[in-house]
Amino acid sequence: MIKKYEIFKNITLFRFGDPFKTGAVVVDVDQINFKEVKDIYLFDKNVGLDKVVFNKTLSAGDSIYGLGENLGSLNKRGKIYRCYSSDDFLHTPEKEALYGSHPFFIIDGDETVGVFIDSPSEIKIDAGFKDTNLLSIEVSSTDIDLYIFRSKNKIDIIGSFLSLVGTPYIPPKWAFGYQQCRWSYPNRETVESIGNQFRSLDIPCDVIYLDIDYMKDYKVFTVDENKFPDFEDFIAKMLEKGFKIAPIIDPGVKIEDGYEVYEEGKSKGYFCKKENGLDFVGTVWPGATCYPDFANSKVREWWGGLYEEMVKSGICAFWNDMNEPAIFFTPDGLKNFYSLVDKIKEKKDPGFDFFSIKDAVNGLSNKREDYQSFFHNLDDGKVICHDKIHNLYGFFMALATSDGLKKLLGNKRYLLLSRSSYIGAHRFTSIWMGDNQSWWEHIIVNIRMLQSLNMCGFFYTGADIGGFGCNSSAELVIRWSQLGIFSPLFRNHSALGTRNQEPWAFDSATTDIIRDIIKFRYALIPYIYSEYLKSIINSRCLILPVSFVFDDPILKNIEDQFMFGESIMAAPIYTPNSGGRYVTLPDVKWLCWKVKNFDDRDVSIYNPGSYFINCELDETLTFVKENSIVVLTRPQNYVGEKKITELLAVAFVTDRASYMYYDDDGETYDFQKGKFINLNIFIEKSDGDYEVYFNDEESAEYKNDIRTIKFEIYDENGRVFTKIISR
Ligand code: MIG
Repeated sequence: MIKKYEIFKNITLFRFGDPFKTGAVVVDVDQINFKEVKDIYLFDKNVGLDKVVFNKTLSAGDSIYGLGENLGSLNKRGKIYRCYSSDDFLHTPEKEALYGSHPFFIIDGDETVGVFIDSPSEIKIDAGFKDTNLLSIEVSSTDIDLYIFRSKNKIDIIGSFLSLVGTPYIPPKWAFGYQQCRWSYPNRETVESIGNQFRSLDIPCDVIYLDIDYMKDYKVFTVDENKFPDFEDFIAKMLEKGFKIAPIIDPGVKIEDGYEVYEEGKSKGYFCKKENGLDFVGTVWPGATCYPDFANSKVREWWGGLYEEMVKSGICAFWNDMNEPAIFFTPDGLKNFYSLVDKIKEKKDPGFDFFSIKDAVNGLSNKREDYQSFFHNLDDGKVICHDKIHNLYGFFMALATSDGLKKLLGNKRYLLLSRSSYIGAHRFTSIWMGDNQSWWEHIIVNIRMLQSLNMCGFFYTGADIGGFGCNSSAELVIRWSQLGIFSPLFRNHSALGTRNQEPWAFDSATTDIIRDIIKFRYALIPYIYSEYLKSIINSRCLILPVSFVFDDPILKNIEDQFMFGESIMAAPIYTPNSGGRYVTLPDVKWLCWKVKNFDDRDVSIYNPGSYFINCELDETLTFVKENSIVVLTRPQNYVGEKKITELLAVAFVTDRASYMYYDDDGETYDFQKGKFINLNIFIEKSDGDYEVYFNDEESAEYKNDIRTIKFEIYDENGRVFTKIISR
């Protein structure tokens, strides 16, 4: 029998068996009355011994959207996807699973319906690959919560989904600044000189990351004093210059006598165990390591507390890597591999064995059998095999981190990136998209994922700008950075051994272009922050496919343009040597602003339609919707460097427009106590001129510094009208 719960008006839960409580959902479902039913209507189901298969026939016109961090086109139809969090460092198109598992999607066609399968083990989703007209979902468990969302409107479906799983977490405002990372900044001196270069080259930057190189022998929660002497002083000096330092934290704890984290974890039984009760061992960066049992709340509390020393030294930004969890190999895996090699060694003339060795090497890492060989001790005393809740390991690690940081930082907000995640993790962490490559093909992957991840609640996210693996070219980094302007997380990151890709790593012309790109991003922060906060308040994604916003069949398959907040449409360039691109402008007139830099105004007006729009390498295509407003400010070296007393409202108005500008202190949770401002800006056309006015909803305890608003209003002929008002 299936239990049917009517959760809210548009949400129905079908419960099979006794599902594991993942923590994805914030509604207490058990308080709601249920009915027993035989059927779930939407799908045909096939219940096996240890799995359930859900099938649905698709019509030719049905599209499928969502699935968060995954490959494939924006419309997921025609490919197989797998939710089984995997450390896969080569995101080639045929891959089925990446680091995060996000089993929420929308089927859009004759009827429109959202589906969330809350189940933490493997889920295979064949979206019309084996059989073009069949959506087939295989859940490797018989204990499942299946949620169905109904609404004609895709944006409303996402809104209902968010009412179930909670709203996205709110990073500090400086998290919307530019961020620099590279795997292999070897020491304090290097990081300091990176910081100095940003300042001396007049390129804004807020965060610099530390990769695994800062640790002593890759031992988590240690610092190599030889490479990073006087760590506290280092952090303090960087903070003085306006840089937050974000260290990496990996889950694997090195097995080493005398190493405190290991000793404590071991003596308290905090590591995952094998069936025989011994600690499970896998090899990652530090060598042989144990894996904290994050599914247990005591372990999470312990882990969260380990951040104390770093937080005390002034750190409030971290990234949690390798938490799928990644396993290079296990002792058993290696033994089997050696015996294969030994067997081959004995052969007189090994030939195709070459391939079995190659496969065996590749097969050592992140093996399902390894994930099936260790166990978690749950809070209620039950023991559960890791494989059954595999997709939650990163979720629980990030939860441990965020709970720890909340305790340690009190009212101060934190920035946290996690590599692995599950639905619901968006409430307390952001994610980055893992190890992409410096390929043009990965810019469009980035564009699609921004949209799909937003649908799953991860509004604040981004890929490694410039690409992680391989060498990047100047042109690639420029074009990718232009996308970075519209990526909530704007972080340039590259791998050990690849060509450097900091803004100055190429020639001076490139540096100049990237400086202007980053400055434009900073100019946009008032808009971005305002839009981000409003997107959370309204449960409406910051980034949306154009086809979700405008109702025009011609838009259906457009995936390379997206709405960024209410006023802007981004149309990034993602192919090399292109002097422009095709853009489809839906529904209304658009102001096309080719941004060379913040002060340039190369604007033109377009009617709805499809156009090839020229765009030089140093130009970013930014479209402002008819009758809407974008608020900007003068860029700074870092967020909060100076008080912002003046806003610039760039607007395209053929009739009237309004904008609600939200702002708060950007650092604390005081906005929850009403300490924020809603500044409503209005523009109205009258007698060949414009009238501008505003009204404030400023709480008594919060004083915003904005004193003047300058207006630059474009009419349908591209004529500009300037105005100033003071508060
Ligand atoms: O196995 O810490 O995705 O961002 O630079 C590689 C080194 C481990 C993977 C992360 C990447 C990071 C790298 N890590």
